[in-house]
Amino acid sequence: MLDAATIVQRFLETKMQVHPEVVRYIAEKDDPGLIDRIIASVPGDTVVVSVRHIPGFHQDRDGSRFLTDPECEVIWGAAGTSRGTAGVADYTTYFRDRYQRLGECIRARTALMPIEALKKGSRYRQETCSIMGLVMEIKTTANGHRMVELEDPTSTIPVLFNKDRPSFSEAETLVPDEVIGVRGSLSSDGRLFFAEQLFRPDVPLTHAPFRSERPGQAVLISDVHVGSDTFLEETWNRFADWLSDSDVSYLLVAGDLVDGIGVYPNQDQELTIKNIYEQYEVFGSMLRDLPSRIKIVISPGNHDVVRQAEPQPAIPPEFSANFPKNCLLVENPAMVSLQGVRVLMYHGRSLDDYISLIPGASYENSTLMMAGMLQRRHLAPCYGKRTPIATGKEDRLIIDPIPEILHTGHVHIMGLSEYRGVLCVNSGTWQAQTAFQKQMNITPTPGRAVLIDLQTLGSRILDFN
Ligand code: D5M
Ligand code: FE
Ligand code: ZN
Repeated sequence: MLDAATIVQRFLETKMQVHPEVVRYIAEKDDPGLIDRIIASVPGDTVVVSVRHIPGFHQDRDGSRFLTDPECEVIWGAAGTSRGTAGVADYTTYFRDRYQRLGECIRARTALMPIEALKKGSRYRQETCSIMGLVMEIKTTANGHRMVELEDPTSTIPVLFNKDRPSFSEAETLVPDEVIGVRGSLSSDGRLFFAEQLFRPDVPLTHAPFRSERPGQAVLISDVHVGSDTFLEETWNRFADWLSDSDVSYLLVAGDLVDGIGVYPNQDQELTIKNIYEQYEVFGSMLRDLPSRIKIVISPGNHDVVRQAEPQPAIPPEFSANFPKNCLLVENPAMVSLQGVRVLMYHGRSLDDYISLIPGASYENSTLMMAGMLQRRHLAPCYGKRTPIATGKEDRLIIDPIPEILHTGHVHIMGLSEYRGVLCVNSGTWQAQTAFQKQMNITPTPGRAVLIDLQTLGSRILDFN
């Protein structure tokens, strides 16, 4: 039995106070791992841990409390937590939030100067120092150097990455609106900053992924595209049969559940189900055919019925009424914990942006772009490109905390690799090549799922073709 003093002490070690009700709850549960799970899920600036920080802890309207499935918790991105698209004022607060939060990761590694103070104080000229800001504009100079306009809350300054310096290769992968730190020196006229070193928020080299203490298996899929004439029903049925005989406890679906209506011109000619309600009904019946012991976590994608701006809300009850009870509907993106193993689910629309911005990127190699997301600690940094972003008070596309697994889809091509201890999974599709993809030269890899062992974080690709 855990006593109150031990519990309080554990929280104090992390510099947080804890509400007596939380102490009582943990003592009652007598689950030593619960403290770590709570600590892992509270936001970094928390002073007092209250009952609302207990994962899966809900308060009913009548005040009685219940715990949902304690092994599958939504860390953020629960249904109903995204806000509407905001006005101009929120656009400023949105980017301020991004600068502040991603800045913390960079600040930890180097002492920073505000850009305005640097420009005004002549004593800093030609001395090495560091600045940090949002990348506003990226240009290549006549001599092939890279010139970047960097903005912090005080001012902006052009930063030059010399093509003959070591930091140049990193500068080639800069994308608009990402937050970076730069070490270098100011020109003698004070108008230009010469870059020597580039810092990204990144995953710390010391990052040690969590592994579940008890056995557990999860399967990751995406892009089912129910209703499309290229949806592979027989392949899906083989997958469903395999799931029934398996020990799998969790199924994660990262968007494009159905093909939708009017997503692209003349789509109706490629639909077998032309009614959006019916598409979700069929998807729901496919989930009902799976074993009810499997917890199914579902987030939307760009073919789904919700708004396109990210974060996308969860599939509303109107369309999910017939989904089985073992379904958990979350937003896109969402961070879920499976027995303490954190999975960041993101459909992956921004891969369409990254592909044109990062040298060497391709749909066949989407995990390279996913590593790029982790380096920037951001799922979709570029504002105003193909990925529509809902600018709220907070930047909901920041990667925090660092997950054990980053799960995307959208490109319809299976990808699996690791970046600094984070497993990157692009889970492919259940749709054969469409006419559009043929035209775009995209060769999908349908009918595959990724199986994860939560104890070892080992992964395996299952092929149902
Ligand atoms: O995306 C299916 C595939 O098609 C994926 O590889 C991205 C690609 N795609 C989607 N939309 C576009 C546009 N507008 N241009 C180029 N490539 C695209 P899905 O979301 O399932 O339609
Ligand atoms: Fe898709
Ligand atoms: Zn998609």
